[in-house]
Amino acid sequence: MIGKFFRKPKAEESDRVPPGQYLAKGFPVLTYGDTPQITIDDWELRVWGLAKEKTFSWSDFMAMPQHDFTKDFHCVTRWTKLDVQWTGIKVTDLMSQLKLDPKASHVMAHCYGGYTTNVPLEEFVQEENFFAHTLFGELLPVKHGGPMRLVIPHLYGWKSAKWINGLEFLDYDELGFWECNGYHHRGEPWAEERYS
Ligand SMILES: Nc1nc2c(c(=O)[nH]1)N[C@H]1C(S)=C(S)[C@@H](COP(=O)(O)O)O[C@H]1N2
Ligand SMILES: [Mo]
Repeated sequence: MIGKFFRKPKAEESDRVPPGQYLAKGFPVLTYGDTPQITIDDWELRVWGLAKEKTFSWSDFMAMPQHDFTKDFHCVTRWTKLDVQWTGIKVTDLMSQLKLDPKASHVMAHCYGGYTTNVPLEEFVQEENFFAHTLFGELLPVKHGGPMRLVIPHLYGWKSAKWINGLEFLDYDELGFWECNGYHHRGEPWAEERYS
């Protein structure tokens, strides 16, 4: 694992690398299946289920407050990338525009291409979660989920849905794509919640 693509953490970094993880030198791409090609004009995000149905366009997202985020990224296949720099919109700012049914307890993120991932509502609405459209100062590359992806920094990367286009609010925990295929339902890297 160590060599061209991975390195051991320096002493001052070691408390940022969860157990069983190596540091990636670049920013690997992890995609199951084909990469959807979606333009900014075509991109939209639909909200449905236990929330009043609403569709957001690219310009709706640009009208919301924009923030920079520097976050570590952990993939369950054992690579970690420190200090990824993103720009985007806080999940909490989107949530403030929704009318949620009080029974809603879980969210299923849906993506162009059919990928899904499930998150409990309380994990989803954390202040540090965001929708990203910019990576290291450049428009988010398509392979990394452009034009828009979700980033949930405190959970393994498979929860950070690329090419996101929907949020379905539910009153039960339905499993997403990888969760149906053996990944942990929650996925917290410091607890090594890898597989179930
Ligand atoms: N739509 C979609 N989102 C996805 C995936 C995917 O295959 N499809 N892979 C997930 C996994 S397993 C990881 S680790 C991260 C990887 O993000 P990156 O390719 O930008 O590094 O995206 C996540 N989001
Ligand atoms: Mo991953």
